[in-house]
Amino acid sequence: MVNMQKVAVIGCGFVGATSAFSLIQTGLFSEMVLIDANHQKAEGEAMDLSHGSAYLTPMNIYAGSYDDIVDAGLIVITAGANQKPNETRLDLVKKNVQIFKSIIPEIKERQCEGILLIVSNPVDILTEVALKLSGFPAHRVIGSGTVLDTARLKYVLGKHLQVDPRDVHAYIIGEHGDSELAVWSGAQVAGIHINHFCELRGHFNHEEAMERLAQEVRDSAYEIIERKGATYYGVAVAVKRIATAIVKDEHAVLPVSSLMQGEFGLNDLCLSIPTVIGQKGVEKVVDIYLNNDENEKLQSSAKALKAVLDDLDL
Ligand code: 6V0
Repeated sequence: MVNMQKVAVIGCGFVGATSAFSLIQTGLFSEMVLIDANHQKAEGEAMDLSHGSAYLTPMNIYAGSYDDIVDAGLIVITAGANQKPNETRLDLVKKNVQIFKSIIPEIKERQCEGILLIVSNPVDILTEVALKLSGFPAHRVIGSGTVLDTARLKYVLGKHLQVDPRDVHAYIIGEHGDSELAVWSGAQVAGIHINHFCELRGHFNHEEAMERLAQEVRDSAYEIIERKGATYYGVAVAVKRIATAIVKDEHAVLPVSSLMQGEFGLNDLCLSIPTVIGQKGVEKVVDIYLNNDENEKLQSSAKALKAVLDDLDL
């Protein structure tokens, strides 16, 4: 039996600890297990978070072992090396696949029935690795994908157009990384196509703005890492958003990474497309409209991921 009020966070570094912090603020969980290769770090984080929870929802937060996560409804994996300045997400692949080879079998062995939410990078590759090594059905293995990049796009567009980012409907899809793309053809505010809305706000140079804003989103992680060494608040909020959609069975549409099974002609790889998610995990990858240019970019993004996957020894 899975307990949807129980969440496990594996990896308690910057991303794991901030994700745990954002998750305790949802009020959705009564139990949180923290696991890290450095058990003392997990213990310290559990103590610190527990003290905060006294002013939130009472929760049992503790540093545990894999035996403690068997009934967790949601297992968030943030373990692994992060990008250093000038490293791409794909550069992390060898180190983090090795780490996943030590984590995922522990989960498989215990026949956990919860949903795996992969956050470690390169997230699309590691979602596929987790899927293969766990033997879980595809709907139960989700990567945070471009949920963060989409938040960044909504934010920069909101600023550009001087509207609430929540009212901007636009997606980044494909790889969570350098080959990602913005779906401008479907981007809109209040049902008005983005180019038209730009004009209402006095912006007419669409090509230049689209290029510049997409690049700002793509380069965000590099810019942050150059300044503070790691990124974690944005992704922690993305984790909270995905976790809420799952636990509350929201049927929310979020661009998570999941296994492609014929969508856009793609198979046997994970990448992000707007997807309906709820308590069973992935419900439906949405067959969104893409123009020719966007479709070509999506195919190249998939190709870049496939090249990395083909090189892995799983
Ligand atoms: P960090 O602060 O170095 O933390 C990593 C943690 O993982 C450390 O506490 C390690 O002890 C722990 N760890 C390592 N091996 C294991 C293991 N076998 N079992 C359990 N724990 C282990 O890194 P940070 O937290 O900054 O980043 C973690 C991962 O998240 C990296 O791969 C980042 O690239 C990735 N990010 C993903 C984002 C996304 O949008 N998906 C965004 C930002 C970072």
